[in-house]
Amino acid sequence: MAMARYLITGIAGFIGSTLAGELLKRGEKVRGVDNFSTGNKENLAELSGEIDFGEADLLDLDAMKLACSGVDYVLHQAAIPSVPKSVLDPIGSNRTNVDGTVNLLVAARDAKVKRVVYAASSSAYGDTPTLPKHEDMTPDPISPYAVAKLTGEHYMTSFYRCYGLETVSLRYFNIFGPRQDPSSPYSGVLAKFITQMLKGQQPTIFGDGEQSRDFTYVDNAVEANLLACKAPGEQVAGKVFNVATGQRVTLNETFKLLQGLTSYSGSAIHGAERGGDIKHSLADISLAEKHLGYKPKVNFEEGLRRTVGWYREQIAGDRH
Ligand code: UD2
Repeated sequence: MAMARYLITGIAGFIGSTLAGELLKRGEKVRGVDNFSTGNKENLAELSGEIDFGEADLLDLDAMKLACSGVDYVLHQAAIPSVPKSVLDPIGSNRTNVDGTVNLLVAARDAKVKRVVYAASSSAYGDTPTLPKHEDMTPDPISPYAVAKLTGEHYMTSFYRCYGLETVSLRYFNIFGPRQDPSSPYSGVLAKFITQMLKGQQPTIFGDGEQSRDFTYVDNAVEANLLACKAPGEQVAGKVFNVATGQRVTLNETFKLLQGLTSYSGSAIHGAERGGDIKHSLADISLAEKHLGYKPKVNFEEGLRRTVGWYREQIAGDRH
């Protein structure tokens, strides 16, 4: 195995591959694992640089030990990232998102890595009425996915407290951008809507469309991960930080913006509200600003423009 300073789990996924690309650009040595359950080989092929890749499952402890050996930082992005999928299959969600995370932590502890940074989820907050959500609010997860992701955070903190393994949990707020998979019924809403609208297909809004999200462009999440690796341990180890833009938009407003960007002139279908869904989501990002030096670099509208541009190219490429 080649030497590496960073291990990315879920490296063939949307966020994992974007992280890998940025690290390679910075001249870092990157290793990655993926089981291709939701990741995509094309995302790896697009990386312009050498990565040390292994096809492996988080549940394979020996493979995780091998993957962690010699690395300084583990960026744990691998997950089954879907609220509705977890409502259908809570056992599968728990297995990957909880058991897989514990396995990885044991491997990271034994390999004596410097730090593990974890892709936590804003879903931990649930439907608590207070906005914006800040990290010292009591979590109130609704879906099995939210419970699993929150459990992962608790394991992170536990491994810091019990074994001194430095961990940082980043509560991602609806990350979107190029390479997010649009093709599954469980795909993130922006990936789905953008591709549907570019193809002239009618998107479906679940519920009245007045639900709101703090949609966060992927480059901001990448930046937060890199900052989380280097921030002083006494300020961040064992802790949880929101990663978002601190702005929220409703789905109806988003649909209108996308009509402008995609030239889709049709309407949206309104379907039933989705089980396990949260109504409003907005982050207070001051803790990440203070301790990680995090500031969102790309705002929602700019992120949306870049993302639509990317999918447009993909779709044009598919036609040729
Ligand atoms: C949750 C987390 C997010 C991340 C993600 C992983 C919250 C607030 N956010 O995202 O941080 O962990 O899970 O998947 O818990 N929708 C439609 N039509 C569609 C698809 C979705 O109307 O075709 C709606 C959906 O009902 C929801 C909103 O769009 O109200 C966003 O859904 P999503 O699946 O993109 O993300 P969400 O909020 O469950």
